[in-house]
Amino acid sequence: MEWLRRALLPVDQGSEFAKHIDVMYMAILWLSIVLFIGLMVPMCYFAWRYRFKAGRVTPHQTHNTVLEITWTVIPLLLCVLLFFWGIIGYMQFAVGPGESMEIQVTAKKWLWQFEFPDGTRAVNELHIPVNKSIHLIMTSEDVLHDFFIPDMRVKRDIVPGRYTEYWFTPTSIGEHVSTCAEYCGKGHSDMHAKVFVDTPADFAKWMETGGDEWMHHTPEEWGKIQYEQKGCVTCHNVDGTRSKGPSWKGIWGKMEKLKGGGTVLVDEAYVRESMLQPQAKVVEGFDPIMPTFQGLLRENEIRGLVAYIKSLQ
Ligand code: HEC
Ligand SMILES: [Cu+2]
Repeated sequence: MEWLRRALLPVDQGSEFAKHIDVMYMAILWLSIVLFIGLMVPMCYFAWRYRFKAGRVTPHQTHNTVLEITWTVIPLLLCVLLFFWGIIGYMQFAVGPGESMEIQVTAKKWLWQFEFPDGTRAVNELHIPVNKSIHLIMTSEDVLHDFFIPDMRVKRDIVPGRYTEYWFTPTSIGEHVSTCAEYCGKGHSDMHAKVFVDTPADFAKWMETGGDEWMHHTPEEWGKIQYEQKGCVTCHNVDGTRSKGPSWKGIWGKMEKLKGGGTVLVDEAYVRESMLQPQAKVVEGFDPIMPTFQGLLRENEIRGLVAYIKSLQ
């Protein structure tokens, strides 16, 4: 019977809301399947049963009031039912519950930035406490994006110059993924974030310290993790090939040519400035498209990235 349950209702449900969406989605799907078969099978049968045959006499009945009212009223009632079912659910999540944790989400090519009420920020990494109502307030700095956590059935467009909102309650502790569901340019497929649903204690600890994972890595390893997690990987290669930004291989200690003339030594101060104020010195031959990471990288992460770039000789 397990296979039947799986077929009728998908299993990975990471939020309170997911159940309601799945029940309705599967109800519509199965209703469509049943109606489709219910129409197509008799249609094929009648087409065959009453096919042309020389000499066959067909009775002259063109009208059946009872039958016609039945096949008009039943589908009408089904449509009305689906409409109210849908709109009640829509209203439930469009107007959030009283008490929820507010998180500002900013999308930009090509990363996610999360900000908590106390000012704590993170990039491409969202920590949320389990069984607590979360209120996302989302906007974009450039083009249309769409915040999507598949297993929580969280999905909402993010529009530049406008705020969109979403409420959900995560119910399953552990790591989940989120991704961008609106094609937003070259780096679209790299635009994902990890969503960690924590116990209240783990969440409080993360808010306080940003986690202590960095202590268990060497600075270079930690930098490599940041390189992937913070989205540097979407624009920077480390093998000497050019991407949207310059490769990091062998840049340490080199004199970098700048746009508009002049050179600069690639050292600790320059690398740091490149992350926090990328427009201050733009590398020759590249566009100033790098977003600033001011306030988005913790000290240990900056140190890690510097060490990682240094190690790429
Ligand atoms: C959207 C693409 C993009 C992302 C994401 C990005 N960068 Fe950049 N980065 C660039 C471009 C383009 C340049 C060259 C132009 C300039 O200097 O602003 C650059 C330049 C740099 C430089 C100077 C390189 C040199 O050769 O002198 C450093 C260091 C750097 N980025 C670090 C980072 C780090 C660290 C991250 C992640 C935390 C990151 N970048 C994320 C696009 C990006
Ligand atoms: Cu996007």
